[in-house]
Formats: sequence, structure tokens, C-alpha cells
Amino acid sequence: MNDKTKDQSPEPKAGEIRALTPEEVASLPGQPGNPARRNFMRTSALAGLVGASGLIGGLGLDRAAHAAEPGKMPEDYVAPGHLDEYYGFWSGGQSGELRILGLPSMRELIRVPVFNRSFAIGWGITNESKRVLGKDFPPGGDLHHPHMSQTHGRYDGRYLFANDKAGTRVARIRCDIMRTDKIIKIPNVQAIHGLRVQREPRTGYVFANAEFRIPVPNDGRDLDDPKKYQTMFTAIDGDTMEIAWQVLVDGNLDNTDCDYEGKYAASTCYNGEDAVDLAGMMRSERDWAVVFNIKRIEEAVKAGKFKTIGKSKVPVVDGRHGSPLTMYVPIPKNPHGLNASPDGKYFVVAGKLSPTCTVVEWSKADAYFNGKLKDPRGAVVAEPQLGLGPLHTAFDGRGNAYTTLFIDSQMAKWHIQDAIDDYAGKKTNYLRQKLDVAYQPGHNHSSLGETRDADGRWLVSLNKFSKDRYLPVGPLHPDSDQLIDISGDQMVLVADCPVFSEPHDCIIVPRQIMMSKIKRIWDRKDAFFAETVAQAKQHGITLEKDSKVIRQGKKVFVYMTSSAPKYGLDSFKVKKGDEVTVVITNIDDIEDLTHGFCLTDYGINMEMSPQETSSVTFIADKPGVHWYYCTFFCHALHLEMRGRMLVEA
Ligand code: RUQ
Ligand code: CUA
Ligand code: CA
Repeated sequence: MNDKTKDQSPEPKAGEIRALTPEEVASLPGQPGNPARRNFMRTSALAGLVGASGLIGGLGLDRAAHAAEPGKMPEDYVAPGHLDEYYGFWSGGQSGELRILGLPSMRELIRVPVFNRSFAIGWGITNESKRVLGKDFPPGGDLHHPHMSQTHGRYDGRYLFANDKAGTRVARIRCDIMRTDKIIKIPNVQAIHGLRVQREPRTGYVFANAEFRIPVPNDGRDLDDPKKYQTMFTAIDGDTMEIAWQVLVDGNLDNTDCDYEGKYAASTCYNGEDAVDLAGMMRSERDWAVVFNIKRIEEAVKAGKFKTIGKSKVPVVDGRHGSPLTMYVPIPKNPHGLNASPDGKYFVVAGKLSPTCTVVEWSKADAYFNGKLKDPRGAVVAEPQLGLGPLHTAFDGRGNAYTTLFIDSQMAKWHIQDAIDDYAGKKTNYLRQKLDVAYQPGHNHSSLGETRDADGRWLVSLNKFSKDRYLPVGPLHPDSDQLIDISGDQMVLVADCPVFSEPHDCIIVPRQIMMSKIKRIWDRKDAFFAETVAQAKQHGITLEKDSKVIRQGKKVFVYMTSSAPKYGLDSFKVKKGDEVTVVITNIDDIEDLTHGFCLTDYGINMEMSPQETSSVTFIADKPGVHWYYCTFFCHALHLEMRGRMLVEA
């Protein structure tokens, strides 16, 4: 026997370099399973703190110059090792994903794939994600509007909902695991744009606007007859993700929001002209906001006063002009954003091609629907002049509104009650401040600003252009999100943050709402992979301990565990043409110990976080030896965490 293999001596002789044994590796500080790991993390965070403050003091980094008094950190500064106060949920636009940021640092924490594919975690590759995406899922999506479920007008940390304009879909993301768990296609319409959630009593409904008018059914008829095109407002049940009803409307539907009482939702229309060309869509001086009477719509559906279209079973009610279900409030001109104020009294419509915002009082809808108010324009209580290109409005809970001015590249702060008084004939200075932003802002959003709890702390301006703000990176520039402190009398610009295409919108949620709800390790009973677990049971497999290959004709099921730094199987053998399903269960139960499974030259990668089961199915069409390896750096022997798939010709 070789003496060297028996050498377990921890103390090599002076000058001698000896390879570490696996036991020694496992006992190194920082290795999973070693209780010293936590302390190690803390120590390094502390070292980072010292290093970073030295750096900022010494080099005078740009961020330190913002808003900070000499010798004081700027307000948005979150020191290494410290946590942000808010979660920001950012849309990824045509990236199709959702992003999670920390505020006020504006650091991107993670990305949640929704309508896109992600090789990083295997979204669109694993069977579990394909069950969510559906069989023939498109290559990506265009996610504009993420909104969190609410209970009595407050964020409740259950779900996020988001639209896909490109694929006419709506997705739900579970907040406990930050995974998309449902995606549905909306029938009878095209291009879901505006999306909001019911506030009272809870979510409840998810309201979704289809922006483009199309022939209904859209099966090749009426191609050249835009007069026959239509669009609809859709209400989805957020608990079941089934569609409750649709409302046929005139014009088109852009953005949407709802009240704080559960009575109404409202949407903007910029194409009251029913045009199919640019000039035509700008012909009229006014378009409108349409208010939906939720109770009446529910009653109409209950009473059977609806139709269905084609194969869809969704009840469609008629909400076009003259319908008792809707109120059309004339608004100048090609309006865009529609935002409900957190006091529950108003919604503000941004004029886009008109330099105004229009303030509509929800309670006037009561008067209209019970016949007391004849002219819907009578629901308008203010129309402040703000500047060029108003797009979206945010609120601080202290009576102020903040409207983005796309053309002027500014944020306008104005006082709602003063604007109402001014409209009533008393001259007031409702405009409080204009702040330059860089450049061309679309959405803005304030902390908790779409809830009762609007706290008037932070405002983000989501700017479409960044030109000279950052190092040039080629013809495509990043977007530019700017953080603005709104806690004082004046807005103060605090930070510039480049972002990849194209965050339309965001919401800002205090960490207290989220931290207790977020799981750091998977629950073995989680519904996300329950179907995979059930299938394993049928094969007599206990996922937590069995590593085993099961063949059923040309179908091969490869079950294995993963535990740092080893897969349950070092190799498995299949035949060319087999349909192979690899199911891996990460039995490590330490926070932050994720493994991956990448199968070389097969285009497969997937993530298995602690206690998660992930699976992938593919055809073994390439004979030979194919190594699979772990893609998350899990251990000092991470590179050695690999095995072979042998495909017989
Ligand atoms: S819309 S930039 Cu897609 Cu939210 Cu207004
Ligand atoms: Cu397991 Cu790297
Ligand atoms: Ca128009």
C-alpha cells in the first residue's frame, strides 16, 4: 500500500507543499457545512466596508458628490454589508424579465425570468418552467408593468403580476420564491399593455388592457376594414389566473388603474379616432378615459347578458358608448398614463400631446352611473398645465403629484388641491417645482405611491435616453433611471443608474413587507416541482436519496441527488435517440448552496437551489461522451463536480 495515501498529517514539514484532503477542504472556513462559514462572510463584509469607504474618500467617486455634505455619505449610500430599505421591482421591457433592485442603493439584486428564456437558471429549459410557459411558448416577451397584489389598498407580498405586450399574456410571480408560477394568454385581443390590480377588498381582479384593435375573431376576415376592428378590457381572477370577463370598448386601451373602493377601474384611450395610421390617431383634440363599473359588469355577466367568441368561453359584455357599464370621460389629447391618488379620491390622466394632466374624481362616477351627472366631462375637477409631453404621475401621500414630461425632460411637482382650486376659478400656484431629468422620462414611481401607505420618501424617474450620462458602449445606449429624494420641500436628484432595455415601470416596496415572506431554502413540498415529485413516486423513487436510472422503452429517467461537491451519479448510459429526462434534487439544505447541471454540447443548463428538484427532458441525438458539470460555484471542488453521459451509437 502506498504510504502517501495514508498520510493524514495536517502539518506538512517545513517547505513541503501537500494537496489538501477532501476532509480538510470541507473544514476550510467558508466551505458549506462548516459553521465557520457565517463568520467568514461577516468578516469579509467588514473588510469590504473599510475598503470601500477608503476608496470613496480617496478617489472622490461621483456618487459621493451627490447630495452629501462634506464628510457625510450621500443619502442613497448603502454601505457594504448593509441592506437596502426598499425592494424595487423593475420591468425588463423587451428583455421579458422582471428585475429586483434594492433602494436607495439602486443595486440590481437579481433577475426573475418571466416571458424570456434564461440559460442561467434554465428558464424555458426545465420541465418545471415549461409547465408555466406552456408548450409553444414564444421566444420572449415585452414586460411593461409589474404590480404587487394588494389587500385593502396595501401591498400584501403575495404575488406580482405583469403584462406581456408582445405575446398578449399576463404572468403571475410568486413573491415567496420569486418565481413565475402562471402565465396565461388573453383571448380575443392583441397586445396586453396597461395592467393593474384590484385594491379593495383585495387582489382579486387583475385588470389588463389590450392596446391594439383587431378583427374579432382575428382569423383572416376584415383585414382591410378597420371599422370592424375591436379591443377589450380584461379582468383576470388573480387567485386562479382564470379570466373572469371582458368588456368590449370603443377606441383603444393604453394604461389602466382602479379605485380604492373596489367599484371602478379606468383606462386611457389615445385612439378614439379608430385610426390605423399615425396622422389619424392624432386627428381629434380629445380622446378619453373610460371608467368601468365593476359591479354592473358582474351583474350583467351573472344575468347572462354577454356573448362568447369562437372557442373562448370568456363572457364578453358590451361597454361601448351608450352602455350602462361604462363612462367615457373626454380627455385631451392622446392621453397616456392613468394613476389613482393614494387618498382614494382621484385619478390623474397624463395628456401626452396636451401639456396638461386631467384630474377626475372617482365619486363623480357614482353621480354619472345613477343619472345625476349627465355630461361625463363634469367628472373632471382639475386640468393643470404642466409642460410638454406628460406621461405618468406619482404621488407622495402629502397631496403632491409628480408628473414626467417626456418632451421637456423634466419632472413636474404640483399640488393636487391647489390645481383643483385653480380649476374652480381661484388662482393658485399649483406648480411647485420642475426638476431636469436626463432624459425623456416615461414612467416614474414613488415609494408605496400606488397604495394607501405612500410615504413620500423616494421617486424614480425612468428615462428613455441617456446620451452623455455614461461611458459610451456602442450605438445602443442604456436607459437611465434616476433616484430622486422627495422627502423635503424640493426634489433632489440623488443618483444616476444605467439599466438595460427597457424598464418601463417599477414599484417600490419596503423590505418589512417582503423579508418575512421570502424563503431562502425551498420547501420540499413546494407546488413548483410537485408534478416532478409525483412522477418520481410512480417510478418508486425517493428523490432525496435515490440516484438511479429507469428505462421504459425509449424513455429513460435519470434520477440523481446533488450535494456539494458531488452528483449522485458519476455517469449514466443511454442510447442514441432515447428521450432522456434528468431529474436532480439538491439535498444540501444550507442557504446559498445552489448547484447547476449543464450538459455540454446539448444546450442544457439548470439551477437546483437548496432542497429544489429540477428536471429537463431532451433527445440524446449526439452519440459519445458528454460531460455534465455544476454551474454554480458551490465548493472548493466545484470544478470536480461533474459526471458523464455516455450515448451509445
Ligand atoms: S407605458 S412610458 Cu408601456 Cu407604461 Cu408609459
Ligand atoms: Cu455544485 Cu458547483
Ligand atoms: Ca387620438
